[in-house]
Amino acid sequence: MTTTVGQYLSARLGQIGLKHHFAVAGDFNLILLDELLAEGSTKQIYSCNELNCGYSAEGYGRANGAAAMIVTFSVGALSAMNAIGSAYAENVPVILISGAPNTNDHGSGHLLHHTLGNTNYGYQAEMMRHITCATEVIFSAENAPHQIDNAIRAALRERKPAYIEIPCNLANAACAAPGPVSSLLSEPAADQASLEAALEETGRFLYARDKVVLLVGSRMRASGIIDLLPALADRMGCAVTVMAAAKGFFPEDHPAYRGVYWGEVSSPGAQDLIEGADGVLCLGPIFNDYATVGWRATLNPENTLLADLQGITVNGRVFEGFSIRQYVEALTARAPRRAGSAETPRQPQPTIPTAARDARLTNDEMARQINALIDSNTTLTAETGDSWFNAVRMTLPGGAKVESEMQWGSIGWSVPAALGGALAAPDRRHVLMVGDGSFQLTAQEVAQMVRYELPIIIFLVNNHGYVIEIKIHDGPYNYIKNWDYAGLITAFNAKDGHGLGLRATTAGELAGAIEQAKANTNGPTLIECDLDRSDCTETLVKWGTKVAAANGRPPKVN
Ligand code: DPX
Repeated sequence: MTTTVGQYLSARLGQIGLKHHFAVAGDFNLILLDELLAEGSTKQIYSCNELNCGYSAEGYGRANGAAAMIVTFSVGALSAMNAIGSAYAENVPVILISGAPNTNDHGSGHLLHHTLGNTNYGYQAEMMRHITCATEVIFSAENAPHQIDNAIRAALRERKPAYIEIPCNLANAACAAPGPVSSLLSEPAADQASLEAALEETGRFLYARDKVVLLVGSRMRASGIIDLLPALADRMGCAVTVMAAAKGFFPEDHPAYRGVYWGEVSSPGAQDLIEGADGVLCLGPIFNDYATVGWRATLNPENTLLADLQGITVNGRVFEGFSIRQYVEALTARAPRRAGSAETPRQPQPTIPTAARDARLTNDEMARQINALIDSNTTLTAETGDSWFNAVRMTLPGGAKVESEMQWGSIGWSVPAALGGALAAPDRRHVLMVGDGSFQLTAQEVAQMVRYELPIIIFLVNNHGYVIEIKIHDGPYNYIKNWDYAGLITAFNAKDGHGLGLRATTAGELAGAIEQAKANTNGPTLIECDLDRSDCTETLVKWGTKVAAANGRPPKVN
């Protein structure tokens, strides 16, 4: 039994559960794209450029567990690197496949187009090594199946992007056909001795404490076990908080939920709860400068149990050789009840009063109306900027999901990422909040939402500039050219699209626009929300001041 290298890859992508792959065509990948179409396990989705292609794959991978994208050599792949950096930082297994020069041109001295203008064509793989967990450069059809499998297996196990380079004359070359996929999907068995020791040490940690709180972090998306967390909380009987980047990772209508822990900008009561706890069980946290509000919200390591994707640290000891799934499943079966923290009731979130219909639209009223739109079947994608703070302060029904990119924080990510998420989860409602500055980086991907008839509701927050930057450190560079954002949709529709572009300057106009958006099921609706530049969430200002102070620390003098 034989197939071709391209069709082998295509079959594997289908076998690991993908229904789509993202692509931008170029002469080094055209035959590969033909092979993927011919094999047909996954649908080919086209992006306007490779950066958007990568962000779409990253968004798809968040919703679907993994994603794939095909680009051409150098001009395509180098543009995709920012998005692959995002997938690395955010722990999303995106498989990046690049077409490459003909095998006969490597080492031949031939000078090729789309290259740096010298005759060494290994530089792209060298660059990719730094931002992927596996880099496979294929030079023979015979080895291709093993190399493709290695890259896919590594990406799925490590929850990181992987890179496969396929020369243009090998995409349709014959190779062995794929066997069963189980070896790519199976999780390695746990090191039972290490897992047992970890559970014993966890027991010692927990028995010595009463006020234990669970703190859920954003790496839990990659763990694939967010759904198991309520059972762990029920078993332990303790209170649960989430980090800002993990908003929505624990059902907010669960009795144990106590809000978002984000240092001084936490939900009411959450900071006292975490900082007053005698034990914090941190599940998949990322404690970066943003999460710690400029290194101010740092937890006492003696009171902290750190469970990450591949092991735990507790009582000054590290235990590895098992996944966080294996650990959490075992802990849920035998953790002691530690209900002390649950005695502290959840404090109510501040409510936003409803504005009069003819009142000038404010950030608060916009957030209130978007919050009301979110049901248990909604995914809210929140772009870097004030949209983070608006998403974090919302009250979510159980089942609602939030996607944000707080580790990588590359503006423009959210538009293609929301497109990817909508393709991966077509039965959910997809809502996007994106600032005007961020939107200008990747706006053209709305045209693909029109093309694929994706009914994404986009709230374009037009606060006339880089407001988060204005609050952190102001200067002329934070002021951008205004666009007719709602008007763009007419251009993207051309003659055949069903996108809708609307503009809201009052509370009533926004309410009316949301009703129109709900009824527009054959394409995206972009609602441009016109706000004053000075209008933003209070927490943004408080947080921004502290983060700016951390950025502005003078160099240490030795
Ligand atoms: C920058 C950021 O309009 O949102 O809510 O008004 O801040 P807000 P906007 O989308 O502006 C975003 C802007 C310029 N960050 O305030 S957060 C620096 C930056 C980045 N990523 C990339 N380039 C620059 N985060 C790719």
